[in-house]
Amino acid sequence: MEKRIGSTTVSLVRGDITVEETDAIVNAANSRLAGGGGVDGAIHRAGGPRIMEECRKIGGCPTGNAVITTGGGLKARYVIHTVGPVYRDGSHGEEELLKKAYRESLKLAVKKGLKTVSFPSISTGAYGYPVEKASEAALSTVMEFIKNNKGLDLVKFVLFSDRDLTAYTRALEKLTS
Ligand code: AR6
Repeated sequence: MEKRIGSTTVSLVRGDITVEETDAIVNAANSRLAGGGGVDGAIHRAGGPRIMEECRKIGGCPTGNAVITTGGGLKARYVIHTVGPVYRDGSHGEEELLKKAYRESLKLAVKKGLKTVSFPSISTGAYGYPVEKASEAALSTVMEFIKNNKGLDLVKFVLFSDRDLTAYTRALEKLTS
């Protein structure tokens, strides 16, 4: 599914983010930038050790913030590492932190002059954020950002399962209807 908002396309696809050719891909990292499982593990495996070398130099990233490294051996030139919240029960600032993670990633992309960026579904794996709620927070944040900031041609969500793609598709339909 694709929607055009101003001069930016928002695209939802099912796939593996490690093979994306956008200027940057976003990693769902942890605050130590220490690597891990899920999409984080997949990105470091596919991109090689240079990404971790830079992560070590940066040292860490608080929840809701974002940092940028090389894309190493990936087709994407950069990896933007952001840290989403661990979902507890929704009353611990999870939504605001998740929105901030998306916003800070987009800000970094624009600051670097990047035109195209791909996101995974941050926080909805190991961190347990329900995907129906997370998809609305993610897409509403992206839409608000691109209404207020020029420069991005494409914001793509690369979802790993049909269930995730369905949730994001429903959320985008709801937000644009
Ligand atoms: N491409 C796209 N999406 C993927 C891929 C892939 N190759 N692999 C997994 N996903 P998670 P989190 C999806 O757990 O919840 C790590 O250990 C996955 O199906 O990767 O933010 C970090 O180091 C799910 O929908 O991230 C942190 O400690 C989504 O990516 C912690 O997990 C996010 O799941 C972060 O947890």
